[in-house]
Amino acid sequence: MTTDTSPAPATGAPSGTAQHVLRVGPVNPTVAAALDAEFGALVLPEDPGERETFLEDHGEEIRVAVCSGRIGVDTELMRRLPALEGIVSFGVGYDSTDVGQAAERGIPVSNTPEVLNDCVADTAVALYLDTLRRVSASDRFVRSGRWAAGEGFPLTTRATGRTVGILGLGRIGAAIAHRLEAFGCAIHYHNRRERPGSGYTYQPSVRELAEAVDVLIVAASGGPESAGLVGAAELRALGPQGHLVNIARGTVVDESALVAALADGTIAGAGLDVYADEPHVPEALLEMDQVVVLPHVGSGTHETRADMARLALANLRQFLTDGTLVTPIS
Ligand code: 8YV
Repeated sequence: MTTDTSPAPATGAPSGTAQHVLRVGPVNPTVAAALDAEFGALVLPEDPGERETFLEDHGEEIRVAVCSGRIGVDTELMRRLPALEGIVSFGVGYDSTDVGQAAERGIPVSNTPEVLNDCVADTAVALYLDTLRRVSASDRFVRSGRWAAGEGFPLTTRATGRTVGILGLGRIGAAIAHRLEAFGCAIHYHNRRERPGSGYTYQPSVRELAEAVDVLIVAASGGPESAGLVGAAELRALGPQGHLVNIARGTVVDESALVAALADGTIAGAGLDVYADEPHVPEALLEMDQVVVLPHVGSGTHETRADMARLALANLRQFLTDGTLVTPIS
């Protein structure tokens, strides 16, 4: 951050920081409390009219924006913040922020990598097991009284020893693969770059990956480059015994193609934590017993969210102290 010459803030926050930090959208409660108490941060109103007035009054004084992977600093908002010098985002994914414009304007962006790898990977394994062994569906079956009435639950699919494809063998993808090794699974993957040292089988395209595996797990970053990587052709390649798990971003999968593929038996089932237009889940998916739907809770444990909050605030404090970030996105 460059030298601050603006008037001292009215609050007790350190000079040169208050009134220059903007909270964009809801953030983790620990982060929100610190933004308020420590930095006297302003909050971007959600109501469009109020937001417009706010930006007219304060847009030019904002130096740092704090946002989340869900609601970031998008193209229009970034344009309205001409003095913006840094963006601190809560979450590993930053596809909600216009990182292209940030790069052009020399605005560094931080995220919260590594600390959530384990919990997101655990969620992927939970969906893997639930989708194949139909844990949630069995639970519904018992609660509905059908077991007590004498009915038996249908047989499911073995989860041990399957061939599993990881789309995106990054930090989270590798943590998922590592866990599935313990289930005796053979791991194939597709990535922008081959990882020769991984010990897993590289597939040169998403379609070939889908064709080679029983279960396709999406762990690729969101954003324009990965949009629709899994479409109708890839789902056909996965086949009628195949299952899809997505813990990454809804945009990586063509959601209409997925709904169609599940409806007509092109694939057998799916386990989803993410959707194209959250929190909206396509109505058709809610009717399907072969689909597990989670409300984007991959990193949602007390421990991991506390670690993410610590890292996001460490980025903010360091940026306001010396203009550098602890975990810049690249
Ligand atoms: C967070 C996530 O829930 O880190 C990410 O990219 O998707 C989740 O861990 C989300 O970013 C919080 O806004």
